Amino acid sequence: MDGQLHSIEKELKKELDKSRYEHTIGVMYTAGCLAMRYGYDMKKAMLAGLLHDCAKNIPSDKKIKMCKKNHIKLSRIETENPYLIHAKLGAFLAKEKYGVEDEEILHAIRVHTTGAPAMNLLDKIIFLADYIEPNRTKAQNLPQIRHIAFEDIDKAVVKTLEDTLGYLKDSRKRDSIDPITLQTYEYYKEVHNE
Ligand code: DGI
Ligand code: FE
Ligand code: FE
Repeated sequence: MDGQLHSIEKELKKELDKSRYEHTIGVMYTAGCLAMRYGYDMKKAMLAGLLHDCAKNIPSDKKIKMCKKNHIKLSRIETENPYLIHAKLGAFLAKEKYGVEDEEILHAIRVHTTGAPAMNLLDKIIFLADYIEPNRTKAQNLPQIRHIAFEDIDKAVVKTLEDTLGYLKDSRKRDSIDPITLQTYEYYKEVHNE
């Protein structure tokens, strides 16, 4: 295996709990598969997948402190729901701690939780790989979305957002929906219906 991926894997094993580490490896390989399907650089996709949740196991108060210290701006929604911060902070750590300079990889990590309107191919690969990787079991419609992901990437993005928003609206998280998640859904609904 690629030396850079291998050494980051070893570091992440220390930073993440067991199930998060297993999810991370699942996302790395699933991102590699989607890259094969859509003609993207496989190594870059795997590196982004490997690092996408690198900030996930940092306690909330520490995440907020680290953002303050490093001038990473947080929205109200992020401050109120600190688990959302791992995306932005993850992109920061991917660069500063794990030495990744590639802006495409850093961007894909930054937007992986909410998505973003007009995502590039790598953004969409990571957004979907995160949702469909084999260790995921809870989300509804997983078999269907797994299939669509390899058929029509934009359609899979719409379905994923539809289910995520449905889940958030039904749960106590209703008031915590990030406007970017909604904007992303609206954007891809249009793109897909064209
Ligand atoms: O870090 P992971 O668990 O692997 O995956 P993730 O970074 O996509 O986070 C998934 C969670 O984030 C899932 O419970 C849905 C939630 N989420 C996605 N968009 C929003 C959101 N939560 C809130 N509060 N607001 C959002 O807009
Ligand atoms: Fe995440
Ligand atoms: Fe994840």
